[in-house]
Amino acid sequence: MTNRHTLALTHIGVAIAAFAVASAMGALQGLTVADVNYPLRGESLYYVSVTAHGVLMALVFTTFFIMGLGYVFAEESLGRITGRAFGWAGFWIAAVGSVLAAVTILRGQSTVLYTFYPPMQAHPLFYIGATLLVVGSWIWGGVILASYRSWRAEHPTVPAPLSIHGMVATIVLWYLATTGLAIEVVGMLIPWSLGLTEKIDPLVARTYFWWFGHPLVYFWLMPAYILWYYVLPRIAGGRLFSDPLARMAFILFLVLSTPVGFHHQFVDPGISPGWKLAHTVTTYAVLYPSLVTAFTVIASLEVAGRLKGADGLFDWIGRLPWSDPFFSSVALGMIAFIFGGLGGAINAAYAMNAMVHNTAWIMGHFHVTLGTTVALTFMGATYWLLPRLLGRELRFKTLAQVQPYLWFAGMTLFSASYHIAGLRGMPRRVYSGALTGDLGGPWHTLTQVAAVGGVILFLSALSFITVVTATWLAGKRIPAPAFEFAVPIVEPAGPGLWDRYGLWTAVAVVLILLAYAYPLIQLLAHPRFGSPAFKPF
Ligand code: HAS
Ligand code: CU1
Repeated sequence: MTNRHTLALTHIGVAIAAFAVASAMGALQGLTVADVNYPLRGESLYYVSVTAHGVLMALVFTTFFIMGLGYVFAEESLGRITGRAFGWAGFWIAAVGSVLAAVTILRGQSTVLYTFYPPMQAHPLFYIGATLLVVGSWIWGGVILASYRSWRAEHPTVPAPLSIHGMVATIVLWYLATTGLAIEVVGMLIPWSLGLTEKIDPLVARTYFWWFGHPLVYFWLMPAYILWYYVLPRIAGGRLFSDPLARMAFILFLVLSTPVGFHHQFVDPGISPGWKLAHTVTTYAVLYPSLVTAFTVIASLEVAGRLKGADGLFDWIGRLPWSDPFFSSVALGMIAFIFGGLGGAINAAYAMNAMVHNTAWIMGHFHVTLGTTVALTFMGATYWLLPRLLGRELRFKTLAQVQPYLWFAGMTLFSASYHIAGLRGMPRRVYSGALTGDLGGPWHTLTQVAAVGGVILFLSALSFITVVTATWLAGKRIPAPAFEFAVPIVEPAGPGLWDRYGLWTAVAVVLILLAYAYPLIQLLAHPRFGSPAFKPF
């Protein structure tokens, strides 16, 4: 059966399939790191599973889900998808690319982790597949922007719906970020993996990678924020506290997310300390839109609680719909983000970074941010979306209600342990389960606690997949519930400063040039010897 949401549903289906495979890979690693013995365990399985987990979760699950969400909003907020055929072409390009990359990983030919740092080398089809995934997402971005422009021509005097405002900012950010990635992959990695060039400069490649890699995290986060601002207050029974603050936050992400990449390269040689410090300062600036979001979303929830009769200082919290799986997913994701934000500020502090860089702390950090705040929001959103997109009732509702709490509990064990283990010196990206005695002692108990967390996370993932599959295939048919979005307390009068996308794109480009032009020229001017390729297996 096809309906007008088939395009969105197909993307979301692929996202969840990638999530399912990636979850199994995650469970394997948790056990490996904790030194639990199981059949087939060993270095090669560890590196295959860590790469597959990272690529499928961080790149495939997120990108497909975000594309699907974009189509839902185009359809529901703008009443159109302009260029649906292009949307399908983009889908197939991205899907074929993802399968190519995944196959080379699972065959053990591309165990380079999701950051694919050279001089570790993957199979050419890994890089080509990743490129196709990005090309598919570019087409998606073009379709959403075309839908927006067509709507804008008919509605010249009103600001874009907040969902579309957030999506437009996300897409422009994505184009600017993936420019760095394209230079790295097309200009360096693909020719090198095909044997057309013999050597590669890892430092230059890493610099292009992190031009992309930090805004990537906001490419994940901004769609989650759209759901927090535009859907959550409605589900909670309240109003959006402030429309202009929400619009400002998305624009600040667009301009501030990219000129910060050196905070991933504090220990890299060849980049001068002054530039690293400059990127520390811009990183602190990009904390601000998240702090604004914390304020606005919590204020919106307080409004919800008060509309339901709360009158004390904190009793509004108890009036929120904690048994609604969408609400609890987002709320738990927000609570996790308190720790994600604190950890991010520590990572970004130029000096303190030396303590945590390349340790398990970073795994702790991105499992609270990406693995909880974003992933839980997307899972919760799936429970909200499926009945509306499929016209089917959620199956196993109780399982859906429990699942977010299970995830939060599992991730708390997992992530807290990894944060502490990192402070005790546990390295990341290393087959560390094999380190025993004096080498592994300081963190062995912690990795076991984390493995228990990993098993709980796996059970939670299974619950999610069970609910989704059962709903999709056998949910009771119902008239699809309407999409209803949060209404701000004060409606915006007309498009304002934050709605000037051309202006803000120009500002973002200038900031990227300021942050990267000079350091890149310096790097390219160094005598460069390059490195031959290394294949872990
Ligand atoms: Fe990060 C490394 C800095 C946010 C993901 N980060 C990573 C890596 C990943 C990642 C994947 O500066 C590893 C990369 C690799 O493989 O090497 N990160 C930050 C900073 C922020 C930040 C400053 N990160 C994220 C987000 C991610 C993510 C979001 C994914 C989605 N990160 C770093 C740095 C490194 C790094 C360094 C490199 C480290 C190294 O050495 O390798 C900020 O954006 C954080 C802002 C967040 C806040 C919190 C706001 C709080 C909110 C919730 C409030 C809720 C309340 C309770 C109060 C300011 C919005 C609600 C109550 C209810 C009742 C509901
Ligand atoms: Cu970053």
